[in-house]
Amino acid sequence: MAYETLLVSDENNVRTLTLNRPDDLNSVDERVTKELQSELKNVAKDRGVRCLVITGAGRGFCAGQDLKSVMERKDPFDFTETLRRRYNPIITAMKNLEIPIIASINGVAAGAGWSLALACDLRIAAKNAKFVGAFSKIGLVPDSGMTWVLPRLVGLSKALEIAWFGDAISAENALQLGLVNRVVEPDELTKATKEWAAALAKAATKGLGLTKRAMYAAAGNDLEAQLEYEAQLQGVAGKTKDYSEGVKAFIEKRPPEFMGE
Ligand code: T3D
Repeated sequence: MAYETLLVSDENNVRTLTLNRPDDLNSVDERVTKELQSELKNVAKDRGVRCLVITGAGRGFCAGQDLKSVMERKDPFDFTETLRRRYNPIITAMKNLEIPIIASINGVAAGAGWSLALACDLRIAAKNAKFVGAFSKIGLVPDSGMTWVLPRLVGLSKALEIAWFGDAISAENALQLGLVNRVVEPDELTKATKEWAAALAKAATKGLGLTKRAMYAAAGNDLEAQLEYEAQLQGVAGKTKDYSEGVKAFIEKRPPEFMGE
C-alpha cells in the first residue's frame, strides 16, 4: 500500500518504515499518525514480518507533532482527544506487536518523535543524532508514553531533569544514560541496523515475542505474579516448532533454522 508520509520496504523478513517528511524533520501530522496506525495493523497481521525497523528520511528521525499544522487548529482544541485518537494507539500497537522493533535513529528525535523511539524495543543511534524533550519548551506534558519509559530507563529524578530542562542530549550521552543501546558512525547506521534486524528476524520469533510480553508485563507485576506469568508463557513457547528445532539443532551440533513458528 502506498502512503503519503511513510515509505515501507521489506527485506529478509524485516519490514522498514521510513518516516518521509524530511523538510520538516519528519514531524507528525494527521496523515503520519493515520498511516503509522494502518501500517502497524498490517505488520501485526503479516507473519512474514519478523522484525520491524523505524527510521527517518533526511537529517531527522522525527521532530514530534507538526507545529506548523497546529497554527491551523481552531480553539478550543481538544488535546486529550488528539492523543487518544492519534498517538496512543500507535504506542499501544507497538507494545502489543510480538516482534522486535528497532529504532534506527538517524538524526534529531524531539517531542513525540523521541517518544516514538522510546516505544521501540531497541535503539541504535547515529553519532550525530540528538534527543530533545521539547514538551517543556512549549508548555506541554511529555506524552506518547515518554513518562512511562523514561523513568524506567534512567530513574525518576533524571527523567524529571530531562523533561523539565528539555536540553538536547547527544547520542553519546544517551548511550551512557541507557537511552539507546548502541551508537554508531552515521554512515554505519544502516549496516548496523540491518545486522541486528537480520539476526532478530532469523531468531525464534514466537519466543522473542513472548519475552517482550514478559518484560513489559514485569513493570506492573510483583515477583510472584511475574513467576506465574513466565510459567504460563513458557507453556506456550515450549510448544512451538522453533523450540523443537532449537533443541534438535543443539543435539545435532548445527545452527538452528527457526521458522518463527
Ligand atoms: O499538539 C498535539 O497534538 C499534542 C501532541 C504533542 C506531541 C509533541 O510532539 S509536542 C512537541 C513538538 N515538537 C517540538 O516542539 C520540536 C520542535 N522542533 C525543534 O525544536 C527543532 O526543530 C529541533 C530541535 C527538532 C531541530 O532543530 P534544528 O535546528 O536541527 O532544525 P530546525 O531548523 O529547527 O528545523 C528544520 C525544519 O524543520 C524547519 O523548517 P523550515 O523553517 O526550514 O521550513 C522547522 O520549522 C521544521 N520543523 C522542526 N520541527 C518541526 C518542524 N516543523 C513542524 N513541526 C515540528 N515539530
